[in-house]
Amino acid sequence: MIETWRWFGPSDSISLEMIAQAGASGIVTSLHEVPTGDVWTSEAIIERKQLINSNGLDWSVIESIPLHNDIKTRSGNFQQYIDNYKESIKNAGIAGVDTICYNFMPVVDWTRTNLNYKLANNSFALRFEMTDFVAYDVFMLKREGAENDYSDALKEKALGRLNKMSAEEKDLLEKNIIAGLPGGEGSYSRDSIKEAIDQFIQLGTEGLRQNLFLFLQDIIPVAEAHNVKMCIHPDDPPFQLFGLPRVVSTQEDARKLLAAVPSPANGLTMCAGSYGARGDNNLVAMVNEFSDRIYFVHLRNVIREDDGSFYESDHLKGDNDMVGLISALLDAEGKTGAKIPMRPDHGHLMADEIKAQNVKPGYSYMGRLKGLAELRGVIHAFTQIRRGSPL
Ligand code: DNO
Repeated sequence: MIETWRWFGPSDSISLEMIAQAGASGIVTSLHEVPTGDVWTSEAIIERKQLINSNGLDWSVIESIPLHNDIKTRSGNFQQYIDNYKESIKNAGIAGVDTICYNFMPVVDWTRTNLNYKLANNSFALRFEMTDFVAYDVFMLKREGAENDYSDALKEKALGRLNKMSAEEKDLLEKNIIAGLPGGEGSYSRDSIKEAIDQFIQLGTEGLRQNLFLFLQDIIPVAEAHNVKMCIHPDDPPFQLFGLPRVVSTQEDARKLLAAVPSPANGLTMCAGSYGARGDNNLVAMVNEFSDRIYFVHLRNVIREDDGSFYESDHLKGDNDMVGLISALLDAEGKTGAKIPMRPDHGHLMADEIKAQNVKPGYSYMGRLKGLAELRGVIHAFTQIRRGSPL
């Protein structure tokens, strides 16, 4: 596997040098400064690539070229945005950056309710707590029809929870849920999110899926022509939020998507933490089934609770069988002969960084450094065993 690291561009407080020191050889980044929907020029991509190369690193994966909501709803200027997207894919291919991650999550990108969930060892993790989410959806946002989406017991718990929150805690909960997380798309106010939700709810699951497939039919031939591999990131979390449709949450969703446009340019991002937030997604079975279409991997673990809540645990200690997953990924590499870029996805906030003000939630240096080192150990051990060399 290729060890990569997500870098948020020249303004990231974690420098390319620090990333090289962490032992990664690949960079995962985006032109975050380009507004969603605009064309990425080949000049801009090449310039960023040269910056990365001059630090001895490669630009392994673009994460992400975000999709304008008009593409997802197939309304407004969607055709223009699709044309722009094709141009960006072509330009990435010309610049020699050949793997593009994207997602088709409606309205909100990845979502958590608590960005400072204290663990027993006094480090901090990201958490999605269903009760808090319901409290926000039903009682703060007051989304129309939200009360029909949850059980009475859950709503009662949520109300109890809300009544104990201070005004600051409520503000923070709202900010965590709708203001957008690092690398995510879309930042909303209470009014604007309601409007966006309405637009998507009318589409329904099959409507949204259809829009995704139509988008893929349009762009995949361009990717194929320019030797670019597209890899869709799953929904995070992989279940309905705000009553919105979800189309990349399960093994069956992934199967349908690959079958809809059967081209090697149409692939997947195996985000272990996202797919793995559902107990019914068997990650090893998914890797075995989609072995030749997984072009990018996020290695992250979670501890799940019965009501859908989860928190991000240590990379090797959680409900996902990380060692089994890595073994399956190495098998996939053995079959295809291609190395898969992986990144330690998120890490805990720990040690000196707890005091720092500028650490992006989930994207601490030390937490990811620890995660990467642990994962590297597993990969190294398997690789040695498979070669038949002593450990
Ligand atoms: C969270 C990430 C997301 C993801 C994008 C993919 O940490 O996994 O930001 O990169 O949604 O398009």
